[in-house]
Amino acid sequence: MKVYYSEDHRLHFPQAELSGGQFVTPYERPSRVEYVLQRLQERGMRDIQNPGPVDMAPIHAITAPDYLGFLETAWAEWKAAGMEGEIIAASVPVRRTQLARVPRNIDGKVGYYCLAQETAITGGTWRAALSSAASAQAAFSHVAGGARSAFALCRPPGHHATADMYGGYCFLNNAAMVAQMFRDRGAARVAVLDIDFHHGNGTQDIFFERGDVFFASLHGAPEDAFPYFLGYADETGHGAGDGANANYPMLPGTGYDLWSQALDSAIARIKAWGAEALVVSLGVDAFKDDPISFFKLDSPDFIDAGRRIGRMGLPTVFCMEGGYAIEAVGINTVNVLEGFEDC
Ligand code: SP5
Ligand code: ZN
Repeated sequence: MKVYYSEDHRLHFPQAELSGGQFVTPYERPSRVEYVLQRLQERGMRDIQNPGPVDMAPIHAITAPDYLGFLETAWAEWKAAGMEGEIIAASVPVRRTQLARVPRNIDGKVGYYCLAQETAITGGTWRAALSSAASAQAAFSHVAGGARSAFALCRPPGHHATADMYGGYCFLNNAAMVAQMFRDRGAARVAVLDIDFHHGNGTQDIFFERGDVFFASLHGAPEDAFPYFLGYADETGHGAGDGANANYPMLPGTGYDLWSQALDSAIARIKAWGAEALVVSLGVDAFKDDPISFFKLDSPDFIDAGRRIGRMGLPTVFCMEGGYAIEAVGINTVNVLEGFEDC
């Protein structure tokens, strides 16, 4: 399988993540990519390329222009305002506050566009996020050109980003962008299958009222797990999107028996719905040793999951999402890809 990734991911590496009331080194760090690259090499998947320059049009297709403007200039505005540290949202809009008016002050703007305060923005974040999108675009082009599959080793990840909010380590929603690219290239029905431990709130939100993109997510139950405020089973889509959203929230301690049943159910739903192309939000934080998650998948389970996804027989773009058990991230990610290839 062809792999796309950009070294520019390194431009995003904040010093700090707000976790448990402390600033810690972010779980989402550059070495994650190195472990995946190393494992790809070890397993003979050496067809690894850098993407071409990013195309802004597919990003605009799923992202609000004011939010893109914010991401592009946030660092300069933050510095111009005399802020000393990395960009961390302090004041955020919550219940009974104004959501239609964007503050002029950068501190207010940051809060306005933020959905989770653990995620910091630095001077390199915008370019890193664009490079991540460029990898997803290159993977899409490869599959649109007739290949069965491609893997975009995206960093930063994307599935928590909505059309106008960042958080959960995500800034631009790569998976949603690729789904839209499939649509624009003529696929009538496209599915996004999100196997990251966390609910893909951003992807769900982008397509919730649309009947042309099916979204299915397997994740830690929102009562217990980030992003907490979305991901319940009764979120099934709205309006034209009614019936095109499927959530599989699962409880702490969930192992592969139950998880794979949810996967089979999601796959059956996607097939019955008639998807012509598939985007996989490939997080491997369902792994038993993940430091911020609570499922119990073991490394071989990821091979089996890959096989089940491969048997769907759809043109497939994989976009890297989460996975924080750093040294196992490579093994688990490549296991999914290998399972997919030999299904
Ligand atoms: C892409 C992705 O996987 N994003 C996940 C973002 C999760 N961020 C908040 C996690 C909060 C969990 N805190 C656990 C502390 C463990 N010591
Ligand atoms: Zn995750």
